[in-house]
Amino acid sequence: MTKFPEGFLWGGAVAAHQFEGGWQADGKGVSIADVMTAGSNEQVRKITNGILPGENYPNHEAIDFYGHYREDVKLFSELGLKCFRTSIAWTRIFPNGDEDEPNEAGLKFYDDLFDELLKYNIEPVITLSHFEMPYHLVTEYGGWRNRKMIDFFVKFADVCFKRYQHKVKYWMTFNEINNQTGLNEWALFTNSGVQVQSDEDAEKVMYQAAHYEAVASALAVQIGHSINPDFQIGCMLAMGPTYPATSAPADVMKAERSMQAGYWLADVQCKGRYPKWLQRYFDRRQFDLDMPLSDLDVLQAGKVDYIGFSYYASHVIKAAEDEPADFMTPTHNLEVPNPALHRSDWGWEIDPVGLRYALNWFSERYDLPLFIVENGLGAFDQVTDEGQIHDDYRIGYLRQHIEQMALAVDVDGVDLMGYTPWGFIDLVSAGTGQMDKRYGLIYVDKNDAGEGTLARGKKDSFDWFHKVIASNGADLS
Ligand code: P53
Repeated sequence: MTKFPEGFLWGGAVAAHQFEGGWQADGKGVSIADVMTAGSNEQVRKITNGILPGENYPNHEAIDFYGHYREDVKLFSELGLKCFRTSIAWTRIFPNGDEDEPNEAGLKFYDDLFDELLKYNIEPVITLSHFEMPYHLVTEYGGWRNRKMIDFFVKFADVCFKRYQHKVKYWMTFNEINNQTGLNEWALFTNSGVQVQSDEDAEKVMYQAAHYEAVASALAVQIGHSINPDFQIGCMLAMGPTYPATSAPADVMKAERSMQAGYWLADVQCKGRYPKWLQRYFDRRQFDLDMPLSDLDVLQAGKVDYIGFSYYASHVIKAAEDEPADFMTPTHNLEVPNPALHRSDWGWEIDPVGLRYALNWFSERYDLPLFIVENGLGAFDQVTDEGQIHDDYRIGYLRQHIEQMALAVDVDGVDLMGYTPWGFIDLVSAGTGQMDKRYGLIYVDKNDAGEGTLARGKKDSFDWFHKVIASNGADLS
């Protein structure tokens, strides 16, 4: 017996810059993803000053979905997908980001893509901004540290909502908007197009940029609803719960602090207000942020309809010996390994029960429908001499997570809309720029050096997931 409601949105997730390629096709502008080189787990991706000769930029071609979308969508329908999550490359619509008029050829591409999906009854689920803002907005305006970004984004959102109002119902504004709260240099760039200078306070820059994004998101929610009241517009958060390393109260408090520091944007986007601790923190630190009262009204009026989130792993944290009473900054955090869990080849701690925990955590706090829009295992795959990929490790990962999802729905009463495994067709890793960190149920013949035919093939997990969808989650065998 299935635990999942009728109409449950089984699907797959990708993002434009990680799979489309066609980085200059039909008038597309340069995005922030286009100036990031290939890296690895050990070697962080470089952010170059524009496009430099001799560098390897894996997103330029990616898996060339741009040139393969008809055959790929056909394959997605064979998989049985009910929905397909992707993003709209902002730079296809506004190549520089500050134009008055959108690029018709870019708009047309997504019209064709959505038509192709709808032909097979696959519901598009669309993220407006997934780590791919126009690079021009970084060089000319400093990215989201600049209030002008709100207008640029809102215009982009407005154009997309109007154009696709009869084709797309499910939207998300910013992908993993809370990634930057960790103050990681890479995350600040991919989320916000922000590069922090050595004489600046990274925290202040982050809070300002994230605030502008939250305001832009809230405005987009209001505009979207006025264009089509049936739109479901969600936020999108990276969820990786933090557990205390021990039962020592200082560790428990530290873990709570870590969750606060990582998820305050959920309060801003779901409740339409800043949490109390953060209001106090802003005052104490005297950041003097540009946050007029009118912004706070916008936040209150633009609350999201649902929470979309990614879930890959959980974290464990320990309090420092001299833990200050009031700091929130995650850079001070002391993460430790979880002895109860195994890690992926990239060191991500695999924790299916943590998904049920996360679903309960969101549900209790925000009482909104939830949508798991990313989950999966990045792994090395071996192609056999017969051209097959026996990825039972990936099937095991997905099965265990779906089992916990079923408990959350059936036992805990969580209102869950759907489940879209990440990178269900192999694509370029966001974190490392690798091709060989594979999440796919569909294999793509291309390696880290950029070699390969780009041919698509079904892994064992393809047939398995097909069965899961066909049985609405009842058959996980
Ligand atoms: P990759 C970090 C932590 C959690 C999710 O990640 C993250 C990241 C960024 O690496 O990103 C999301 O490709 C993101 C996707 C990304 C996916 O997780 O580094 O929304 O764009 O590809 C997996 O293995």
